[in-house]
Amino acid sequence: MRTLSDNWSFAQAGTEEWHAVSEMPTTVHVELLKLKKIPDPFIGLAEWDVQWVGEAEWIFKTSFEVGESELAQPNVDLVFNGLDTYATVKLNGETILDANNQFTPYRVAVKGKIQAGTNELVINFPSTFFKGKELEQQNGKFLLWNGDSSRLHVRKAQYNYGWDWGPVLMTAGPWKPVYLHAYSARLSDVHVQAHVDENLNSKISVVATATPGAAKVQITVKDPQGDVLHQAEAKFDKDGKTSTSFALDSKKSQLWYPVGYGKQPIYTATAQLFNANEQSVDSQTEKFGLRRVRVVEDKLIDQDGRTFLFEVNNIRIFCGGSNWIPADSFLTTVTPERYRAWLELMVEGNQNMIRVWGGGIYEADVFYDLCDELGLLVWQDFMFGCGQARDRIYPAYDELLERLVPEVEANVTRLRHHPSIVIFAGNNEDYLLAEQNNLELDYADETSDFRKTNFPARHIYERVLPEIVERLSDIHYHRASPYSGYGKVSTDREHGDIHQWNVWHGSQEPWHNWDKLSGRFVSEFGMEGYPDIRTVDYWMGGNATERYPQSRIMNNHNKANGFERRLELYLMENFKHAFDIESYVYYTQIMQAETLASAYRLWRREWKGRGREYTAGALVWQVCVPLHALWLPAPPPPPMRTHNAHSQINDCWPVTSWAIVDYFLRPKPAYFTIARELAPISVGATRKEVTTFADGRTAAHLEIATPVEIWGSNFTLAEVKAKLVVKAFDLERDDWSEGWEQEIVLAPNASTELWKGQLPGQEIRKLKSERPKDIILSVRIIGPDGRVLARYANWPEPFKYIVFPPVEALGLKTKIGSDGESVTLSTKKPIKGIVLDVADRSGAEVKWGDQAIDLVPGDDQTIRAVGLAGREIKLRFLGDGTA
Ligand code: BMA
Repeated sequence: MRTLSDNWSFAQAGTEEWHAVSEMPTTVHVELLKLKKIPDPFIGLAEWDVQWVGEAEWIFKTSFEVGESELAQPNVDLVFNGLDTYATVKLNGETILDANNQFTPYRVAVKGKIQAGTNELVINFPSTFFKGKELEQQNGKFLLWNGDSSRLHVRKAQYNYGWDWGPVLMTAGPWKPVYLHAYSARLSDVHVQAHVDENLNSKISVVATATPGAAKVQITVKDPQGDVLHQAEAKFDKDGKTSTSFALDSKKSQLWYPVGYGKQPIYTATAQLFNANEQSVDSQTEKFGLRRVRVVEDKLIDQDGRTFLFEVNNIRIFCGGSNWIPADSFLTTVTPERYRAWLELMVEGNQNMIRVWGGGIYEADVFYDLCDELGLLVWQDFMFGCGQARDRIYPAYDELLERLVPEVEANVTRLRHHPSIVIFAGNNEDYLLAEQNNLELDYADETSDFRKTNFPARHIYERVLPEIVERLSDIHYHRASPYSGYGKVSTDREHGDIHQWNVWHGSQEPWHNWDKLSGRFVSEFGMEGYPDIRTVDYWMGGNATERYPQSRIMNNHNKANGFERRLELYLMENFKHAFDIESYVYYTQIMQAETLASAYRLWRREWKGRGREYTAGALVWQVCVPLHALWLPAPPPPPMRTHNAHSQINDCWPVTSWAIVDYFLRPKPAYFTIARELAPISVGATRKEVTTFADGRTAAHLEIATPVEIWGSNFTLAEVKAKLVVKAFDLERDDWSEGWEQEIVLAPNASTELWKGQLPGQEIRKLKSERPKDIILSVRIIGPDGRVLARYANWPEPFKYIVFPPVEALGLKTKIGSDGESVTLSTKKPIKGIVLDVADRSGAEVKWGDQAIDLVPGDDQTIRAVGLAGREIKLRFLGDGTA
């Protein structure tokens, strides 16, 4: 098999302007950008100046030589790993393929059509946007959220049509490699099944399938150290199949664990194919892991409903992680290094699960290889997203199913051996939308022909997908995200997973209500925050006149419905804030950081031990927006962008969105506050004001108490003996502080309630006019060696009521470490929400170890600052005198 990566050129159909292709695989915008034929759509309003690209027809062509020896083989195939999306492929003038699905690899037999010497391959990509419009005309208009409704008929990454965080960029081209494969016989499939039973003994079987012409196969399984564990030679049966299997007892099984719970050993299985002359003609190696995964939906103790939790090797895992969207609008620019940077960032942020969301792509192999290596659990959606209909949801007509089945079979086959993938989900939010639109959705009905209802896609999610998943893999299938099961609607908080969008979308609840909004597994929730000011400046492209919040350019880089109102709603309810762009970046970031950290803190508290896993996971929307790793060089200055330098965890372009890391891989402060909440040991506290009236009649005679609750959370599998150190400070009284220390025991893999009582220093109030004191409660868990294992400061809220002391009175000190690569912060009065930056942004960027820091007297904090090189720093915090 050889890659056809040379001699490619492309042109717009109808023109004779051929341009050499700069790299293969590729897509049109990437090439036009490099040729400076289009402006960078990530800057200013230029997105709209490139819309014509998606409505034009493009031709890619190449020529390649074929030798007599290749031609002499009984089989010669052309293999297209990915064509985006509608494409007609001609070989030497003859049509050999009409492709119609971006997600499906195609293999075409061309023996007899290919010739010795020079061959010409021409691929026409008509506008997929127009194709979709035609399909929509023939098959009906379906209403939806996000993008153009014609997308529901097209098997192309749905986010290309624009999303509430992404631009409209309809890519086209050969987005995955093209190969020529001349062979006598080949392996058409190598399926490794690794079954681990409840006693953690393993049984491994390898099924190899070959095309006619193969004589025998040798299968070799190696352990993670590379030593041969099992070897077998076998002939094929009449269907071209053969299999071998063997067992490993629990002592010999090197189990794969999610990060934080053990190692990630990877086994390999190699099938080597021989012809009748004992010549090796093909070989294929699959990597796999040994792990037992269960999605546990058991009855709970003391609460209604059932768990929805992941158990790996008999350990129940609280899944704290992120949702993943494609890392770029231009997928071919996402290098393995960029994937690694994103995924390592997640692990560094104490996350252990990533959900590949249904409006993007089945990710590149390297993505899953990295998840296997890093121990990140993967929740994999099938590629359907937000097909909302007033009268119908995602179509399911015959021609669409014909396009769909090969896509699903190919991707399940490609992904099934990754130990990291623990669940397949049918779609993103389609049941939710069916419920909201009162479609024909009777959960008790499991037998009708759903294609006759106005929710025809139930046929896909309940028949087509589960049949393929079961036939081809051992991975758990879940009908959708969210989906409850047990006849319950998908907003049910006691079954299955939920998307909790009543903060930000929906009823726009205060984030303080997260505890009332919990679910058994929250697979989406989020809050917007601006990206780093450098990212903002990137999309401003040097335009100074519009460098203010909510300018036309600024707003083109926020695609969310009602974002001006919603950002301001949450700011206004909570912060006394300024409105210049630098301040707006700061305040929206702090707001996001507070919102998301509270969710993780409060939901992790609901992980209370076996039988009491009331909440078993929280995945933030969203981890990525394309961004540069902080430790990579700063992005090149506008106007021309070179994509290769970019890496991203999850925005697909520079934008204000829910991402916790921006397009250029610059973490927002929320990334760090989430990391603290997902650390192996964490500590939390709540305060609530409780008003009690003297009797049933009076409104004048009352008492306002301020009870506090403190708990600790432990993800480790051992009991932790430590010390809880509580200290209360009053912003107005330097000479007062009150607190105590207590010995504590944190139960293994659970949260433990530690203390409750009245907020120290705050008397019971008798009048609402009596201003409560601005008491800050610092809670820390200290290990036996004196190390701070966890810290949290509980502040009075809303923050806007706090009367902050003058900056000079704070006693805030910053001391740069002797190597110039760390900063120690100390203070005489509590300070909330410190964000650090270099004073002069023109130099190299710093990789900070923490952000959004709450500081109290007597608890100095040292922050890593890789790349600071001793330079001067600048701090923002609440009450820094700017608002
Ligand atoms: C969720 C997702 C996305 C969307 C996000 C923010 O429901 O599934 O479709 O981008 O909300 O609105």
